[in-house]
Amino acid sequence: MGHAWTFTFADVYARKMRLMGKEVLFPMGWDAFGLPAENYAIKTGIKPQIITKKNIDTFKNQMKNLELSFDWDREVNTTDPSYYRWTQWIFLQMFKHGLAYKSATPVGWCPSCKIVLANEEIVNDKCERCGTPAEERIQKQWVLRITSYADRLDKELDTVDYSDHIKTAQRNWIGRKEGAIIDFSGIKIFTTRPETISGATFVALSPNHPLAGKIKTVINPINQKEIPVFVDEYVLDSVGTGAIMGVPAHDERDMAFAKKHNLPVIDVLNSPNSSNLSNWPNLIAYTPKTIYHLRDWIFSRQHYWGEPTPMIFCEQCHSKGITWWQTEEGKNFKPLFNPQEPEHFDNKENPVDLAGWFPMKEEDLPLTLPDVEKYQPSDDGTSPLAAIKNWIRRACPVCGEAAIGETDVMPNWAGSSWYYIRYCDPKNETHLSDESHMAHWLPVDLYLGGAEHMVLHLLYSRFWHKFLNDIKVAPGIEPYRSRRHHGMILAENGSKMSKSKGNVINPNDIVLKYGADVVRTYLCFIGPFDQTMPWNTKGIEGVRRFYKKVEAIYQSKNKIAKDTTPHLKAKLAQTIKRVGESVDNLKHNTAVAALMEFTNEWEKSGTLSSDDAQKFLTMLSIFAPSAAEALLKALPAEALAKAWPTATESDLQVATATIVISINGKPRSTLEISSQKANLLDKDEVVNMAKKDERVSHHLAGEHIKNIIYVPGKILNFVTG
Ligand code: ANZ
Ligand code: ZN
Repeated sequence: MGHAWTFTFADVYARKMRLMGKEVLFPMGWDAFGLPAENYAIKTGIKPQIITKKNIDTFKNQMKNLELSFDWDREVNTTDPSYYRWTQWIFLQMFKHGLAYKSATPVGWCPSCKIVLANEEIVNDKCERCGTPAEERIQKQWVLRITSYADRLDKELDTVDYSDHIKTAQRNWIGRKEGAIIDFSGIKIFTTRPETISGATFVALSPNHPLAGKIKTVINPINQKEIPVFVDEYVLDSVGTGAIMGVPAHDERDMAFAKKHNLPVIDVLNSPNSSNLSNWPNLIAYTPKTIYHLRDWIFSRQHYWGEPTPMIFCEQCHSKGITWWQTEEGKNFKPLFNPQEPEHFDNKENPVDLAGWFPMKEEDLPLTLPDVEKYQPSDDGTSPLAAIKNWIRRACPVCGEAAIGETDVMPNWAGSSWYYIRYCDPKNETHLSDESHMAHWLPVDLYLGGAEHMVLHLLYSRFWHKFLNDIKVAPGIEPYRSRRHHGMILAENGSKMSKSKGNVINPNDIVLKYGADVVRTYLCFIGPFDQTMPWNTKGIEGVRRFYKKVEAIYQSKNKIAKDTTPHLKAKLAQTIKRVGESVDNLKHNTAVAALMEFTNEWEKSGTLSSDDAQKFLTMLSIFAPSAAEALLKALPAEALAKAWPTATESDLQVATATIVISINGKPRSTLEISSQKANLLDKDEVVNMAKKDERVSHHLAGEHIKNIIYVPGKILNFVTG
């Protein structure tokens, strides 16, 4: 139901854009590699290829039932070799440009299942499958140097229109901190607050710091005071230099530590000497330094159901120390980054060694997954592919000797990092996408995604895009011009819908019961796109009644006439404005409310011309395509113009005249009438309209009307007594 909701929201938006005459690319695809399919294959013995196909058919069927107007000609599937051929191609470019390196990194390990655990398989520090506490292991893996783009990934957020919390989530994950490195008697500390240095009363090192336990005191360079050195776990290994200056007066963690160890607290910000705080750069030596929370991206998975990594390892070339950049082909290649020295690489014990690792020839892609019988990763921590001997056996592209293919596959983030590029030109067989198509469509104008896409998926695809732009493959520095993220639909009692709770609502069942129009409209009406709201059966019944009412109006003989009554003319103009603005701002719920209000007015009194009745249906059609089309038949054929209606300024202006209705001089209500019409209306007509007003009729009930004064178009006053 969550997917039904968000896709319906997007569909309504896309339909409106089409009616406005825009060229719309509204695609759908399947990002289908990953663990769920693989785990299911292990459990049932059914090939992931078959499971995936079956699931796609089911989803597609649900989407068609909901009348989602995707451009099915552009459908992509990340598990299709014609697609992952280009995912592999991008990986090769990254390798050649020095952005992919192989490095020993810690991975999760389940000692009971004897398999490497991806981060997403470790839940509360335990193996997701069997619950055994996960251990750590060092394993050589492919790593992508996303840190080389950290600065741009942060700064260039200024160029896009994302909701604030998406930008904040990106910035927090990147974790850019500007500061300084300052030397305390040979210990280099990192601080973001160098101006507080005269308040530094101690230094602390992380337990893994090479000088931990070796130095007891150091000199504070700003005042030459001797201060103690501690080793404590609150200083993290992987942040800055793994050493800090402790300023208890201005840092909570330092304060807690100082209290425990009885260390002096010197307030430097509020003391009489604080005026020379800004002078610190002239008094000590320091190195400006920017650090990031972002780490390089571990890109290997010891699994089956992923893109095979198109790399070959040759033992002979490795022992001779030959890297690809020393080969004939590699010598002529100008990498953007130095392959041997990743910029923010901090794994000193395991330097990068790419000797013997060679990219497959691009013309040999795709490197397809072999058919296997067993999907279980092997108990030595290698991927199931390692057991397929004739698949891993390759010839070294450099020396021709026997070599082996990489058996780790890519993470499921790989294919989803660039699908928006493929949507521009999904069937291209010679390029990932043709330049002219990309220039035409990119960047993506609007991306609607869930909170789960807000951090990693977004960051990864922005990284890939920037790289593809750097190597002149894709246009622009950012893939998405604007992004909004959606909330969630809960079960009727406010709990999360989940299979185990048995409270899942299947869109197909609901569509069968109510029809796609009612379900779509209800999904839009349930609330704003970015909120989390419970499903409400009463609400959907209300929408059903609304359509009954609309149907009755169109079928009655007296609601569509030659002319539109002026108050409806004005109301329609307002409705057009409100529906348009609401949908543009993804406030579909207020758009539906406006259509309902209009329907109520129309039902109460007045007629619409068939042209105006058609305009109303056009607005309705983005929510309820079938109903709108069926009701069009009630109109004469010439009323078939299919374009999004516009409210003319004069129609809207007409709407603004207000007649104040008073009783004995006390304003009780107002009548909104077209100003032109207000001048034409005679007193009796205005009195009749006023008497229909609930508040007015309430105050007049049982009263004797002595006199009625009317100032045309302005005031109507009842005098009683
Ligand atoms: C002195 C200081 C004074 C700091 C002050 C903060 C406030 P934030 O604050 O989140 O931007 N730091 C540096 N390296 C660290 C490590 N390896 N482990 C734990 N903490 C570390 O983070 C920057 C601050 O975190 C740095 O600035 C440092 O403490 C601490 F009034 O230095 B500060
Ligand atoms: Zn070789």
